[in-house]
Amino acid sequence: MADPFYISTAIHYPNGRPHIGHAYEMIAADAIARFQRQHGRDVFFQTGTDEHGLKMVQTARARDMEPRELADEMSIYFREMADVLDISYDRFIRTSEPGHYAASQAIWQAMADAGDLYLDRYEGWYSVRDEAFYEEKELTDGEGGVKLSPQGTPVEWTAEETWFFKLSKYQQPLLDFYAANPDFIRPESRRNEILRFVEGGLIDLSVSRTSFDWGVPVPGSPDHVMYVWVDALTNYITGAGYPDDPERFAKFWPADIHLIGKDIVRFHAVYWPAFLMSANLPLPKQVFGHGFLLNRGEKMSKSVGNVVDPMQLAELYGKDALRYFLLRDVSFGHDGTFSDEAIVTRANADLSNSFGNLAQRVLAFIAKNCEGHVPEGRAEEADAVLLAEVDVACAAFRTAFDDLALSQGIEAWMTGVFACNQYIDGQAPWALRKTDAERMNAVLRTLLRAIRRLATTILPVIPTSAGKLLLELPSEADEDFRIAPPTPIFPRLELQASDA
Ligand code: ME8
Repeated sequence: MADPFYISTAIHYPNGRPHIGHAYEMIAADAIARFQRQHGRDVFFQTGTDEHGLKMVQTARARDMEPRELADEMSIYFREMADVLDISYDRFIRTSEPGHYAASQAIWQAMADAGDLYLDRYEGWYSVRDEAFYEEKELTDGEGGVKLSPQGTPVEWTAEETWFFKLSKYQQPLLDFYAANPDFIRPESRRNEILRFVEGGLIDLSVSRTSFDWGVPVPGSPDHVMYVWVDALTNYITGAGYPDDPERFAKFWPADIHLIGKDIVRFHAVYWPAFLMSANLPLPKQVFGHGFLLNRGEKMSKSVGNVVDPMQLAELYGKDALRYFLLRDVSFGHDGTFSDEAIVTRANADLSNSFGNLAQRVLAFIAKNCEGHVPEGRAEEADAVLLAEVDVACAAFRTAFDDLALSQGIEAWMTGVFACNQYIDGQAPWALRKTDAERMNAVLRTLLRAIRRLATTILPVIPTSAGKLLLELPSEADEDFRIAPPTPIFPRLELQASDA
């Protein structure tokens, strides 16, 4: 039985259309999921939309529609984007699904049974944009007397009767857990941030709302709906089969990686493990908080008008160029910046001019001069040296991907491409054609092997184009394969005018 591997993205708020930050997160999770599948893991990859909460209520109200209608309309765009970008999710979950209500009520009941929920009055600050409660000490003063959350979003004073979760009780258990599991929160900067926060003291968390009714009803308290983050976080176990499919749940839970952005690490690394401890359920193995994408170094926002539609970029430059750029140019775990120029420059340098050109030259030459087939030739040491270099590059890619060092992995892979290009220039098969056909054959076969290994390695990053290339290459055992004149797979990109 293959070893299970469960990876999730955050579930995204469908209060508007997806932006490039959403695309980035899905692409990174997809590359990891594909990589793990390729290495034999039984992968479950979940993404989806987070449909409850006040932000959805307010956005729907402003558009004169019901929250459910808004969710139905917008969720489709997220799924469509996932499909266009080749995101190989196994499940696209929507928190408005009945099965998710059942799971949320089951974990709620388990927390209640543990004695961790009590009714009281909440009075404090709430940010609708973050769907988060903040303590006074965390706030700063914004313009016009508005108070701002640590994320820079406005907060409003809220007072209502709510259920509370005894988060304070879990301060020490959480600190003990972090100490025993140093890889639970990554990268290091995020881990330190969370340690400081929890060491600073935890206060009990308001976990239900009575001022609106768009949410999962609290069991036994018909006037309350769950605080959106309670049900949102629960999506991860709903998807794994909780509570009705214990066999599946035992297989996939705990998750291997919750991949999320840096702004929501607190929910995943503090609240979520505390809820799970309370409900006596296993804790996820790792929470990875990736960085933010900046448009030409600037934070994206609707008011600045620099929010970029990832579908437009995929259309202009191709989904694989976009995927490659985002995974190669953004050091995973850090913020990264993008622009049309940067995408075009990277895709042309690595994919078109280096890897694509290498494959194109070799395949076109064989199709034209060797009738599509190369017999075994006279091997020399340089051939073994090249294949060893390529294997080292591919192994470095794998080691890096196993450790989520995605951009380093791709950088290592490129050293294999460079080695091939050096080899081809040194061996000059075009010249050998007239002088030493036997040696030419050995060189071409070596290149075919090397290109095949490189294409297989990079598949998780650029699945469509690497997949196409692999179809044009003979496998190492297939002697009957005839190489046809290649189709251009990595076209040279021209700069276009996107909104970026
Ligand atoms: O936070 N660059 O949803 P969301 C990179 N529903 N990533 C970005 C980004 C950017 N510019 N902007 C946002 C939510 N993200 C909750 C999650 S999970 C149980 C509930 C990331 O639609 C963000 O960090 O606001 C988050 O991981 C994801 O996109 C969804 O953000």
